[in-house]
Amino acid sequence: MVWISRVCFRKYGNFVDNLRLYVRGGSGGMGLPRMGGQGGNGGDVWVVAKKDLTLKRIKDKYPHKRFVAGVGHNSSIRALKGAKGGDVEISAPVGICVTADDGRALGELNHEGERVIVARGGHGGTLQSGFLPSKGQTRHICLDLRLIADLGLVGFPNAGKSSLLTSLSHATPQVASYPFTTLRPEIGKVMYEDHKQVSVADLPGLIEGAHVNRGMGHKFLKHVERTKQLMFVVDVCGFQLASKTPFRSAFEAVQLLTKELELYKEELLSKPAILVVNKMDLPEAEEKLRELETQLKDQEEFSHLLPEDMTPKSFLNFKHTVPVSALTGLGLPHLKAVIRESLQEQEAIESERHRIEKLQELRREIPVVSKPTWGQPRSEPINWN
Ligand SMILES: Nc1nc2c(ncn2[C@@H]2O[C@H](COP(=O)(O)OP(=O)(O)OP(=O)(O)O)[C@@H](O)[C@H]2O)c(=O)[nH]1
Ligand SMILES: [Mg+2]
Repeated sequence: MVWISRVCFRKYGNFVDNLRLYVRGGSGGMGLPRMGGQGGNGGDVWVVAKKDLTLKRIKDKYPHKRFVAGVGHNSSIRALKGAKGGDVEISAPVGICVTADDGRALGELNHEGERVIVARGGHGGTLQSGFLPSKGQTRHICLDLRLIADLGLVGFPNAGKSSLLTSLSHATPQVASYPFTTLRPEIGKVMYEDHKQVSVADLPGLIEGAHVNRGMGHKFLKHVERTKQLMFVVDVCGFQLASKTPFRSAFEAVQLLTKELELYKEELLSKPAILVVNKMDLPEAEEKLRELETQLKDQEEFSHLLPEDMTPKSFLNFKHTVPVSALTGLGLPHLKAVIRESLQEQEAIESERHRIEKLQELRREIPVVSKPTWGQPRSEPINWN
């Protein structure tokens, strides 16, 4: 039996995936010239990752969006060294990139409990500063959420991404027979018998020109940046956005999606990718699938089907191509197994890569001190081979 559950973002209000905040470190406390006393430092402002939080909740809870840390205590006869001002902690969801207004990255919070300092408190007054304190750091920061999921669904509108997630997770996201049904990213969780969970991010459909802000999918492309793998979903019978836009076959859809990702961020294409060919219950689906498979075997040869500026620089080689019907459930158990296998393979490759890197680091770092027969000890690298 396969256990399934689903978590998703709150259904109400708009999905918020970035938030700008004003932060200020506390000013330092005054020194005490008479006694040489040192004022306390101002408090710092931190952003700390917490589970089960949304940016929307932070926005609602702190409508002023201002966070100011406590002022350092003045030095006094009773306490010559003034106490530090209180720190302020801003709780934020896991998966946040924190950037300064000038675009400089201040840090990333990828695990619960990770923290980054965003505004330092000022120094307390000391002899060197003439006992005068300094002000705390003041800036605007941006909390930018990028979903963290094992798989990110990539496809044109109406391809059946949400339907697929529904079938994989027995839940009920918005599904409709018109494009742009999904308006914000959602995460579904597929649970296996042994309680292993795989998270899948359902994203709004991309359209041609998404990388130059056409449609709305582009806004969400950043969310595939942190998924481990990509899952392309195409309608086996092809797709047409509107009567005025060209019809695109499943093969063309694959290439156009590849091109959109390439134009947005080429590195995305280095992620392992699975191709799901959906709607296999439709008439002529088998025929169309065979055609697609033939085209995928020699993508170069069939690239003439696409306008030149829409041909990707290099073609994606899918680790698996899985025909399914989200509607009838055809092929879904196989897809589940493929997802699991693909993630496990990637894990194994990554841990091997990590092991090799560590080994190479060690080789570089550890010198061998060989015993000299005379003279000074000689230091030379170990010859491991
Ligand atoms: N015949 C058939 N129809 C399907 C299948 N999967 C999805 N559909 C239909 O296709 C339409 C679009 O499905 P969605 O799941 O909303 O598509 P989507 O890719 O999430 O679309 P956007 O959210 O707009 O990007 C709906 O009418 C679904 O019922 C399938 O396997 N077979
Ligand atoms: Mg959808």
